This record gives sequence, structure tokens and C-alpha cells, in this order.
Amino acid sequence: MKFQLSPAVAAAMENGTPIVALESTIITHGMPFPQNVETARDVEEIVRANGAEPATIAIIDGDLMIGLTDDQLTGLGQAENVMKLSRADFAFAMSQKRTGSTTVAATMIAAAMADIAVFATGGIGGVHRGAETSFDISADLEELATTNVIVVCAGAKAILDVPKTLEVLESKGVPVIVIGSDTFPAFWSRESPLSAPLRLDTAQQVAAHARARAQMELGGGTLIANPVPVDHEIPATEIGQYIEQALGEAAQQGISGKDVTPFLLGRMLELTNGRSLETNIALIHHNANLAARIAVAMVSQS
Ligand code: PSU
Ligand code: MN
Repeated sequence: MKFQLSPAVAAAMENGTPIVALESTIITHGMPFPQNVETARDVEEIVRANGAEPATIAIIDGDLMIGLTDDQLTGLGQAENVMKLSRADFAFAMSQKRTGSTTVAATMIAAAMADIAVFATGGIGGVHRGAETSFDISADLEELATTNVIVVCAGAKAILDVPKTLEVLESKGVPVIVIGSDTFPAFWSRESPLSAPLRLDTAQQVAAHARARAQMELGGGTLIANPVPVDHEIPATEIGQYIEQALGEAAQQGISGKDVTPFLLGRMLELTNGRSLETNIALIHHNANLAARIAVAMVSQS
């Protein structure tokens, strides 16, 4: 077997319970301990409360785990030297018996392997500002173009070049569907100057869209952008100054490659005095809820 199922995920597959994949880079490189472990557990509970089974994905000592036990989750949340894995280093971690967390790209690969159709995360990687000279474009975008998984996120962070990110997704033929809004959400903020490429309002409509794509055999992923709940958002005008500062520091310190996103996320957390973390947690809860309802709707419509 290329992967191992946790007992809970194996039982859910046996029973035909819908499953929602969850990424683990957010646990190891996106949030500090202990909020990372608490959030990961709460997200799993939210998926269960909405009628689906969560499958948090990670590589532990070289084994690809689809679903983590509570001990594995707690261990991962405190482990050191955890690799941040994308398509490029997935097999390296397995062959070298390393422990690694999966980004959006790597989680999509694992979910597709295990026949899991829906995946909830916080924000996707995208085209970085200055990509015209740095060439820094997240492998998440190419994965969305290729791998058939529905990814539920809260949009893309303004630390990225969001217009270019949307252009690349459009070029690659990825449907970008905003839930209940006409503008593409900017992660911490509900609104952005960009209009929603597509809009749907319910989980049932997303399931119907998935069925139409399957009938057409279109392949590739679908991006669902779910705006952060209004009580938890940080308006774009407020967050802008911190983004500029974090980007300036990254440039000054010569941060590059896979370190860029974790560096920027970490600095945003410090610069907002933890407020960005509170928003981050709220939007992941919200995305887990929607992803579970989509997974349930897909099973009941099929
Ligand atoms: N954006 C967020 N939060 C995150 C990430 C991105 O708002 O935690 C993580 C995800 O795991 C995503 C990865 O797949 O960073 C993208 O990294 P890179 O930009 O190096 O491709
Ligand atoms: Mn990058």
C-alpha cells in the first residue's frame, strides 16, 4: 500500500461515510503550538459534527498517513525538523523516512490517491508579489490544474499577488467559485477589489457542479473560496501596513524558496499581536464546516 489509513478513516471508507481531507502544513508551519494542535482537533470535530469523517494527512517517519490518531496529531504539532512537503519533495520524505507536513499541493496528491474528493484548508499558495523577477509561484496552482480534488479555502492572502494568482488559475482552467459573494475574498478580509470568477451559494450547488465536471471528464481541481465570517475579519485597510512590513523584511533578509510563505505568515502573526491567528482559526473552522457539507451533498446526490 502506498499509504496507511487511520482506523477511523478506514471505518468511514468501509461505511461509505463522506470524508474530508485536511492539510498539515498549517499545523507545523502555519500556527504556533499549542493553538496549532487545538485548532487541528477542533477542525476534525467540526467535520464530524457535519456528518463527515476528517482525514488529516502527513508523512510520519516515511509513511504516508491518511488520517492521524490523536497521538500522531499531538506529536506532529510539537515535532522539530518537520519537512514542508509539496509535489517536489513528497517521495524524498518517504524514501528517507522523514516526517513531513503536506501543503495544499501534497494534500491534494494524497487525497486523490485515497479517493477523497473534498479538502479543507485556510489559504492556498499563489503567485508571489514580484514573481515577474523571482519566479516564485506556488506549486499549489499547478496541482489545482492537474489533480481532481475540491479545495475549500478562504481565498488568497494579500501577501501574494492576488490578481496574478487568479489569472494563473484561469489560464490553467481551474474553476474558482466564491460562496455567497460577488468578490474574491482575501483571506483575513471578506472583500477584495477582484470580482468572483464564479459564484454559488450552497453546498448542494457545489456538489452539482462537481457532478457536471465529472460527467464532462474535465479533470483537474476546483477551488472554492469561502469568505471569512464577518465577526472575525480584519479589513484590508488595517492589514495592509503589516503586509508591507513583512514583505520588506523578507526581501531584506533574503528569504527564498519554501521559506517565504512560513516567514510571512509568522511575521503577520507577530505584527498583528496574534489577531491574525484568531482570524486564521475562525476561517479554518468555517471552511471545515462547508467542506463537510459539500462532501455529504456529493454522497447523497450520487
Ligand atoms: N497560505 C496560508 N496559510 C498556509 C499556507 C498558505 O494562508 O498555511 C501553506 C499551505 O500549506 C500552502 C503552502 O499549500 O503554505 C504554500 O506554500 P508555498 O507558497 O511555498 O507553495
Ligand atoms: Mn514559493
